[in-house]
Amino acid sequence: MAPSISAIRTLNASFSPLYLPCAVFIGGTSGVGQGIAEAFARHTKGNAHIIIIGRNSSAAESIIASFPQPTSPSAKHEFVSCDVSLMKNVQQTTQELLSRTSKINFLVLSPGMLSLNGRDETEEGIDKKMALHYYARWKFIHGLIPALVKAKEAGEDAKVVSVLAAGKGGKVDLDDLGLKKTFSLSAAALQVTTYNDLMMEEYASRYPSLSFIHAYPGWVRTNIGSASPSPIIRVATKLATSRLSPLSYLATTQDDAGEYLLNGLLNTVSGPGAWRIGEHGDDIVKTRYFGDEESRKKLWEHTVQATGSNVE
Ligand SMILES: *[C@@H]1O[C@H](CO)[C@@H](O)[C@H](O)[C@H]1NC(C)=O
Ligand SMILES: CC(=O)N[C@H]1CO[C@H](CO)[C@@H](O)[C@@H]1O
Repeated sequence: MAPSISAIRTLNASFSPLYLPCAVFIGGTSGVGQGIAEAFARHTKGNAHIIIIGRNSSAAESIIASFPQPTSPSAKHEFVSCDVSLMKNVQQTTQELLSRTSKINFLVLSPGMLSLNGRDETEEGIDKKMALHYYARWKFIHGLIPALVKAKEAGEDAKVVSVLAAGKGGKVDLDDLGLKKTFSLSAAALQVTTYNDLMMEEYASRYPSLSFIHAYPGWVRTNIGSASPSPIIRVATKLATSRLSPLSYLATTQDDAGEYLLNGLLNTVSGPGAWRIGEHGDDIVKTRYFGDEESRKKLWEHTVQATGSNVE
């Protein structure tokens, strides 16, 4: 049975690090990313360096304005604008982040979109949804590793979480990584989910002192549907999330999802390595796991090339 949300909130409140934590939320201007950022701000009482990355500056401003006022003079809450669907923007924003902070304790990646369209390539030749759900996340981690290592070396937390769909994936097609030939919405959803597992495992093997987590947020009532480019999804979202809809009672609120995932990040993830956590922040170990060593290596090589990254 899932722990009650009040038990989770109490557990969360026990988080009081001896240092001023730095947390970066990529895609933190809406949805679950926003939920986790707000929970983090509440539980640190605003005494943290919080950086939100996204496209919507007015959303970011109002989220930041709602954070508790910190008492620590070194606390800071800021927004950096970035359209993360392009790898060149990710590259630039990574440099920007490294100039604003030398260490990162928590890196939370949740950029996303809902779409019913087919393959929709960016000018860089990557499907836009796959860019948000996988490639940009990989590239942010890659660029921000030095700041995570620095936090760990100081004896502090250093954890990365990608919020997508741990435990809901499928088998990867090694002959078509990036789905240039065989794209379909379901193939993209299933395979990109497994890409996230493989990404976290490979990073964990390369940086064994850090924690890399793939999380499933559950079915959350957020505005991701109403912000979708697809009119069908916008209408369906309106119907499903209307307070009159019987379905709306099934969905977790963005706030509760944020609390559960923050709890998973702070409490379930008790050490370094690759982790998978479920909608109540619980350890789901290898439930519905489709990875293997060969896929992990091949995906890594494909991604280095597709994101235009340099790896020694
Ligand atoms: C930006 O966020 C605000 C506040 O959440 C919202 O009303 C607005 O629709 C968003 N704009 C875009 C372009 O998504
Ligand atoms: C910092 C914070 O949000 N603490 C809350 C943790 O949960 C307990 C129980 O719900 C609340 O009373 C605290 O305010």
